[in-house]
Amino acid sequence: MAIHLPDLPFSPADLEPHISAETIGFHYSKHHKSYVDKTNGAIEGGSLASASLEEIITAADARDDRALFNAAAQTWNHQFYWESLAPTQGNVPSSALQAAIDKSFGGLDDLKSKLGAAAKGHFASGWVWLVEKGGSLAVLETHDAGCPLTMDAKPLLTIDVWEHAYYLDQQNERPKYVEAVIDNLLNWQFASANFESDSVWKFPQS
Ligand code: MN3
Repeated sequence: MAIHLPDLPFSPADLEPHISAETIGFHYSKHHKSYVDKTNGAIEGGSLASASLEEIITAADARDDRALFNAAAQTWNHQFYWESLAPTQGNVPSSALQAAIDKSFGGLDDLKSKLGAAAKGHFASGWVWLVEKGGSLAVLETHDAGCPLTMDAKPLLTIDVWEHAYYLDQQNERPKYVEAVIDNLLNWQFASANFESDSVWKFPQS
């Protein structure tokens, strides 16, 4: 059972004008697909050939197989990112998530400014996450393929801050991309479902 590339949860043009269909097209069908292909190439015929993607990520991390970890974690991180983006305007955190945001950050605007500062300021490639850890919410940065699954944290939302996420649209101006995502595209319904679930979101298996 190989890992498969799931469908996008939206059409490539649905996030315009904030992220172009061209950016989504390359990001999904070139970058994301290549991580899936590299993961399958690395597990073929081995002990992880029929493992879930989550099992592959934790096993690769435990055996310090960085090539496999990078491919598998990037496969997982990207699907989580697609789910973190929504073209629907006006979606808001559930009352339970809103209460946790108020407790941990002071309010939704305070959380958004903290996420924005982390995403704009993150050095080089990586990811910025809203996570639940130890009973409270936090903004977490991971470098390269870093994934909260190996950090004892439950991810609620993520923003990809690798250059390929915005370079076609904004060139070097990452802040424009970060603001467009935070102000218009974050999927608070997805974050709320993750917050209210007893388990961590699972990558869809074929
Ligand atoms: Mn990416």
